[in-house]
Amino acid sequence: MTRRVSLTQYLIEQQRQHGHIPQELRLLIEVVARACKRIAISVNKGALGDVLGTAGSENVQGEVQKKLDIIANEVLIEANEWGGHLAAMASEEMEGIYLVPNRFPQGEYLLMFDPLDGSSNIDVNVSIGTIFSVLKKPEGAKGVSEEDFLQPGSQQAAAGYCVYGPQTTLVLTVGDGVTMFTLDREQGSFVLTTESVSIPEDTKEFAINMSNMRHWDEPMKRYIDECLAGKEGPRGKDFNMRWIASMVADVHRILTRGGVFMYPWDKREPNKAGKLRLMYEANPMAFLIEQAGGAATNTRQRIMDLTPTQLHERVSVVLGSKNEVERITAYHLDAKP
Ligand code: P6P
Repeated sequence: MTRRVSLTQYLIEQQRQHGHIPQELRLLIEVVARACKRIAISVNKGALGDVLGTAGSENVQGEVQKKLDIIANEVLIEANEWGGHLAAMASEEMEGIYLVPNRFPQGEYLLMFDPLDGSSNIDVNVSIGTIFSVLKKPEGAKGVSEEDFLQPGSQQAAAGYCVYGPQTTLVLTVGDGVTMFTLDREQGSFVLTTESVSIPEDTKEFAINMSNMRHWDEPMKRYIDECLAGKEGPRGKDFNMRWIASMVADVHRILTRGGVFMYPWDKREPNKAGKLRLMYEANPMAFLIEQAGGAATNTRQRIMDLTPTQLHERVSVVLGSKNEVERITAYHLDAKP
């Protein structure tokens, strides 16, 4: 029988052999993984656990909160606040940052998360997930403020997600490639199942919400029209389309078999750069995608080069197979400003 390597063993070996993961960061990742296991238990209960439906409140984004959004947020806060590895946290579900209470030791890391992304899929039993991003507190900063979080994605120390689907899978990068761990429910721990994840540079599969097509700007319409034209069109090949409406699930498919994911700006809300959030959705996913050999832009610039101006800032997202992302970005840069 193949002896599986646990997440703990993998992280300790990475720390010991490659020096890639300082002790505090290893502890942080293990605590986040434990919190994801707790969230998976609640998600998997569904109707049996009185966790479905809305919580009767709205989050800072003005979106209706699902019960599981709040449960997942609380699990992540409670799991991470006492360990001494964090200075503060930020979440899609909280307006401001969450300072580690004074009764606990303060650490050097900042943790951001979307506790349960894709929550519109919860009640219909479609895969959802937790997305997290880790930054270091700026050197010499006295205390912690929201400004300390406003660092470009290129400064991330780690990023990952846990997808709650047919399998519960933790996908992680600390800047040395992408690794996948599947939850072994019998032993109650994540075990290593895929190392050195690599995205094909080309693809025939795109992910976008086609119902918004009439609202996109011209370069995005051009790209999708060319995909739809198939073999007879300028691309000379047929394309397939997927849209799960759960970024974690769509990104997991792309990390597993390639593809390109797009959530572009559209004219329904012209003052919004896009729907997805930079700090705890686009940046962590961009880190993973680039570490797996893909690319991630906001249709004009590398996502991880963007300097955030606010915690819940939104951004257009194009990510996945490198050559498709480069083509889409080129169409936008070539178009009239
Ligand atoms: P739409 C989920 O609400 C989310 O933030 C992402 O996970 C997903 O990719 C997107 O929104 C889906 O948006 O407009 O297709 O429902």
